[in-house]
Amino acid sequence: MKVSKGVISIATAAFVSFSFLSAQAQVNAPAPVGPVPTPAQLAWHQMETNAFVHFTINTFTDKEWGYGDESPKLFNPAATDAMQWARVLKETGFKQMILTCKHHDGFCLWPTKYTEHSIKNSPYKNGKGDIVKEASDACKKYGLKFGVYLSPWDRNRADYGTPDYITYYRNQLKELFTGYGPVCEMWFDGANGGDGYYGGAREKRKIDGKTYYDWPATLSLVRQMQPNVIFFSDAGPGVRWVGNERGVAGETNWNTITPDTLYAGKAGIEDLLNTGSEDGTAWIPAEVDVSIRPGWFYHKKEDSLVKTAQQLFDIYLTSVGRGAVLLLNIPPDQRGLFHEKDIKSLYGFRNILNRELGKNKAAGASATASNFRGKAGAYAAGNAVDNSNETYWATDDEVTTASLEINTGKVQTFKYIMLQEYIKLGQRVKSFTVEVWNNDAWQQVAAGTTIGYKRILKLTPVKAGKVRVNITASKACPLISNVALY
Ligand code: FUL
Repeated sequence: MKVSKGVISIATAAFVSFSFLSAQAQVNAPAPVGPVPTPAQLAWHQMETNAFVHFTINTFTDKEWGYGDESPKLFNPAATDAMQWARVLKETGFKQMILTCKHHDGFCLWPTKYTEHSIKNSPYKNGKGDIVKEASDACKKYGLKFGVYLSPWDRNRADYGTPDYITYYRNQLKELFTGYGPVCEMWFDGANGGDGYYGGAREKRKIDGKTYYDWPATLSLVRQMQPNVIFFSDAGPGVRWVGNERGVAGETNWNTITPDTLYAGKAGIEDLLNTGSEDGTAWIPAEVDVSIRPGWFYHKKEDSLVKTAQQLFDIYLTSVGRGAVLLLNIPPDQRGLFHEKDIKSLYGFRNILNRELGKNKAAGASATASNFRGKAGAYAAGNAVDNSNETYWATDDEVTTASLEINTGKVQTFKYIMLQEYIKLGQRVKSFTVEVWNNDAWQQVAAGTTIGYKRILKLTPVKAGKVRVNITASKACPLISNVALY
C-alpha cells in the first residue's frame, strides 16, 4: 500500500489500528517468484524415489533394443509375480512403479486390440495374461503410484513414419489410460534409432522428432482422460530428462528451464538438461533415470554387475540429494521376478539410507535468524527445524542474503546437512555456505549453489553443537522449509 506523507486516509487509519492489534496477521506471505510447480508436480517431487521396470521380449533375446521381428512366442516369464516387484519396492521406500508397456521393439505387455504383436500371442498364461494389469493391481495393493512407458518409436510397425501410426499410438494410450486405473506418470522416450523390422521392410526410417508425433494433440488427449498425469520427456512438460543415465543431477539444479530451447530428441542439450536454467520460463524438474544393472533389461551375464547398496546410496545423494527425483530401474529376469542380487542391493540401500539419514540431529533444536519476515512468528527461524514442509523461515522481501543459526544444545558429530526450499513459491536460492561453531569461531564446512526441493551435502564428519547456514545469493527472499543434520 502506498500512502502519501501527511495524509492518512480512513482506510490507512483502520489498517494502522488493526496492525496494532494483530501485528503478525499483517505480514504478507512472500509473492511467488518465477514459475512454480503444479500440485501434481509437487506430489512428484515429494515421492523422491521412483522405480522403473523394464520388461519385454528383450528379456528373452538378451537384447537392449529389439529389432521388432521377434516372435511373441519367445515371451514366457512363467513365474511372473508383480506382487513381488511391488512388495520389494514398497519395503525399500519407492513410491511409484513405471512399467515398459511397450519398448522400441513394439511388443505389448497387455492384450491390446490394435496389434497381434503382443502378450496375447505368447505362451504366457496361454495368451490370457496381461502384465500391465498385474503391475497396476500390485501397485494398488501396495499403495504405490503407477506409471506407463509407451515407446513412441516402434520398430515392429509397418506404418511407423506415417500418420496411421500416430492413430495407432493414440489408440493404445486410450487403452492404457482408461483400463488400468490412475496413471500418475507417462514416459515418452526420445530415442529414435532409425533402423527396424517395420512389418518386413527392414530399413532405416527417419522421422522429425519435433513434428511427427504432434505431441500437443497427444498430450491433450491423455489429459482429457487423466488430467493429473505427469509427462516425462527430454523436454517435459511435466518433468525433464536429466541429460545422462548415470544417476547424476547437476550440482546446480534449477527446476526451471525454457521449453523453447529443448524438445524430445534434440541433440547436444544434455548439459542444459542437467542443470536447468535460473531464468527458465517453465517449471520442468529433472528426473534421474538409471538402471541397477548396466543394461535396462535383464541379462544373465550382468548378474555380477548389479550396483551395490553403497553405489545406490551414492546415486541417491547425486539425485535426490541434488533436488531431483531418482527413477531407478529394476528389470525382472526370465522367470518374471526381481533377481536375488538386485533385491539384496535394494534392501542394503534402504539400510544405508536409514543408518545415514534416519535420525535428524537438528530435531527439536533452537534456531535464530539474522532476519525474518516482518518479525512474525509465521516466518521465524524455528520453522526451518520443525520438520514440516508446510512452514518455512522467510526473510523480508528486500533481504536476499541471510543466516540461520541452529543450536542443537549439545556437541554431536554431523556427516550430512539437508536443506529444503519451500518450492511452492518458486525456487530461489543461488548459493549458500554452511559453518559450524568450532573452537570459538565459525568454520566453513560446506558450500553449495541451488537447493530446490531437497539438497543433501556430505560433510567430512565434524563435531559441533551449533551450525550456521548462510544464504549468500538468492533470486528473491529465501524461503527455507527444513534444515536437518545427520
Ligand atoms: C532410453 C531407451 O532407449 C532405453 O532402452 C531405456 O528405455 C531408457 C530408459 O531410455 O532412451
